[in-house]
Amino acid sequence: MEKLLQISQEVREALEKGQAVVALESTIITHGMEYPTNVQTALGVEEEIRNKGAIPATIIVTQGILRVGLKQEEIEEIGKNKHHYQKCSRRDLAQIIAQKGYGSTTVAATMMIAHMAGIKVFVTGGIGGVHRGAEHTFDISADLVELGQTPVAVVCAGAKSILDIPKTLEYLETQGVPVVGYKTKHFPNFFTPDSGLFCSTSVNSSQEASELIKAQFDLLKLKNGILFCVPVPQDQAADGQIVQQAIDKALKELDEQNVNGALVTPFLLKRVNEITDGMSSKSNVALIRNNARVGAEIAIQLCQK
Ligand code: PSU
Ligand code: MN
Repeated sequence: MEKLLQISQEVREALEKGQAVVALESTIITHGMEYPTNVQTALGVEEEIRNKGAIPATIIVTQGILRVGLKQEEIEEIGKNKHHYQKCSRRDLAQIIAQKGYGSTTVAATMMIAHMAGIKVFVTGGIGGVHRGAEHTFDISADLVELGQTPVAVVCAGAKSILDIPKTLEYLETQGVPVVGYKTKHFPNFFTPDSGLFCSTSVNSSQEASELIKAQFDLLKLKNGILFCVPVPQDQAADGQIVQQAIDKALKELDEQNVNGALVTPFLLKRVNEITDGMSSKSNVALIRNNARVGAEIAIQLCQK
């Protein structure tokens, strides 16, 4: 069998030297945003991580090979040809490897591959969660199950309110996942800093975050991940009411058009962006860059002896 995992030289050297590395997902590039915003965002996030002194490692599957760490030209090429990539979560990885296919990785699949590569911190925008109406559809993202079984710290801005946030938090509690507010006690709902619900705990610095990671992974040797939730900075928050109206409209369309399975999340993300006339996407970009700065700081702290 050909090599399954291909780690870029830069990322491999950083890991060998014990330097800070931050994993990044690719479904957000292929299914979460339109071109060229997707490329600008992906490159902007990598830049933020480098500016802090850590090494970014964007993860994707090409020709059935799990790739960790991409060149700028590769990210541009992926963003431009995003339709060639299949959205891959945990259940899809074996298939894409066997077929030597091209797949972008969700939070779940990125966590798996980051862990295989020895990367402990992963930055994204929003995680998948329990969908509204899950009591009928059973639609619960594999991201939540992955958080319950893979020891990676995921830094995000909470979950979008396309999801059922109370049920998402209940599910994370069942899975034993600490939901940690970064300098906040409130669980953020992506576009706005407060969903009205609370995190299970909070930290006030990257140093405190790294202590919590060490307690979970090194001392307790737990296999579950950790979710760090960074609220969108106040000046970059979207108008909550406008976003909420757009989400309600998108959810109604989802219902009418009978969309289901892996298509649900991409459908909702696309429609919310279209309905808000790109406003949600603009807020999206600023917020992910902010997550990247926090994630890089945590990864750097974690490398301090
Ligand atoms: N939420 C966002 N942006 C995204 C996603 C979710 O705000 O890009 C993507 C992530 O890759 C996430 C995936 O892991 O959608 C979840 O898909 P599903 O709900 O089908 O598990
Ligand atoms: Mn789903």
